[in-house]
Amino acid sequence: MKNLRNAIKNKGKIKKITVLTGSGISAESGIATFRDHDGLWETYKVEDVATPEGFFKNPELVWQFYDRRRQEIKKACPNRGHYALAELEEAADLHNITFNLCTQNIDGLHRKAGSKNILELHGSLWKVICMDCKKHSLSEETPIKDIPPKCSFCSGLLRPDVVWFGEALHQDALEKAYAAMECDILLVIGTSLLVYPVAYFPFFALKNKAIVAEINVKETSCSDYFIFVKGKAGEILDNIVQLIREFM
Ligand code: BJW
Ligand code: ZN
Repeated sequence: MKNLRNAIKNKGKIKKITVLTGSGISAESGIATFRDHDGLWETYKVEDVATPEGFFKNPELVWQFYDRRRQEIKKACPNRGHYALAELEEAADLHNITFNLCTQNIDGLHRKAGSKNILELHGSLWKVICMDCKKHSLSEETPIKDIPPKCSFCSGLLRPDVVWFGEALHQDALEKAYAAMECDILLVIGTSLLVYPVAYFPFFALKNKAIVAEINVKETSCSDYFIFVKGKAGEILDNIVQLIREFM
């Protein structure tokens, strides 16, 4: 934390803050991460439930996976970490500081906590796309009665509006995310940084001379490049937000 304070102090006036989150920020809301012990990839095979090929082969299985997650997440509440980031955005707005929250999470908990300027890089658990007519729509039915669900316009098969392995992130989101990495300070919270292209983002920010602070319960393979702050997001983000606010 001392390193972070010194880095911010040396930076001078902060004009642009960006946050990048992963599943670790929702862990304290009781939502499983992917690659930790007891993570989702211990129970499910990635290729079965998080690839277009898996969905093509067995849409029922994929929908059961997402329906189960929707049921858990519907019951979940944002934790102190989510709220601290919403407070940071509010403070940034008051000081005319640009604030962007880029998340890999599809759970919607940042919005529930009050964050506004959110880029959902891997899509949303609460949106679907029709495989036939390609219409995008919101979907809140939980649990889903008929699996796999069908399109109310054309009866085509619906898929979750999320980004699976082998699929491109939405161009618009990608461009906005790269632009957001041109910032004064980037907080990278609760992500293993093992999934691309998101794993490149903090390095892009470093190249742009941003202070990159990584907040995680354990070091990642990238930690040596950043200012590493060890701890649970829900326990330490309040202090980090407080620290940044001192320099607004
Ligand atoms: C805490 C905590 C607490 C716990 N507090 N911390 C370049 C190199 C190599 C490979 C590739 C490459 N470019 C592309 C690839 C292939 C592939 C990829 O990255 N593979 C790697 C696995 C090697 N990438 C893709 O396929 C991507 N698409 C793409 O690049 O397209 C190119 C293309 C262009 C044109 C045409 C076609 C294609 C897409 C990736 C999509 C990932 N999708 C998923 C599923 C989304 C929907 C869903 O949620 O179901 O996204 S996979 C999964 O991983 C999910 C997550 O968002 C993502 C990241 O996981 P995350 O959040 O980091 O979770 P964990 O579990 O890994 O980490 C949790 C962390 O929290 C840990 O560090 C803990 O310590 C920490 N933690 N508790 C703080 N309380
Ligand atoms: Zn349709």
